[in-house]
Amino acid sequence: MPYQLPPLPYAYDALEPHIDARTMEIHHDKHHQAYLNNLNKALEGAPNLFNKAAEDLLKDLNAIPEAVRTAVRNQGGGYVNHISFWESMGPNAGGEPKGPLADAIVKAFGGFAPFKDKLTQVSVGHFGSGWGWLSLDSSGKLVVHSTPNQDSPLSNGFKPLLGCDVWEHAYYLKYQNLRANYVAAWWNVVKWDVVAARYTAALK
Ligand code: MN3
Repeated sequence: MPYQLPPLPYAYDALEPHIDARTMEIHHDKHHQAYLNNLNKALEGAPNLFNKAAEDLLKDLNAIPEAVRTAVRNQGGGYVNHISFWESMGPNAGGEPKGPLADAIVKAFGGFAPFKDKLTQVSVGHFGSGWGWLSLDSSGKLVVHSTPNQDSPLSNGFKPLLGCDVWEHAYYLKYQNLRANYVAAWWNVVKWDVVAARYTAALK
């Protein structure tokens, strides 16, 4: 079975005024759909890979046949990264996490504010297309980092908890060249309950 595009879990305009409806519509229905279509098309040449979750393909790119490895990395990464992205945002969100994730952020970064500054700096400062991330590294430590293009933290042995898409397609209609304004607005739509649940799951 080819992979499927999950519907956006809220209306296109649900993240207004922080992320505009037109951007959300194009981003999900055109960009995300294209990653999926390209992934499915590429895997026609290696259909046994459809038996695995797309996340599992990204965890061990060296195990992917060379003929489709770049497609899995780029298109599969785009497919998986965006599913995670939509789920980690929502209306009436923002603020700060609670519980074990909040405690872990204090321990790793000295507080929520320094963490927020660091992820903002990494996301705004990333050169070119890519993502800023909060991930759990292989030793179980929280880390802030970026990946180029559609590379997934899964391919570095990390477990991604929260990603900020800094491709221009994520913000250009509303924010043009002002990536920093988009990232500042994005914090208002982060669903911390979702991120906290990922953290709990990632520790197991
Ligand atoms: Mn995107």
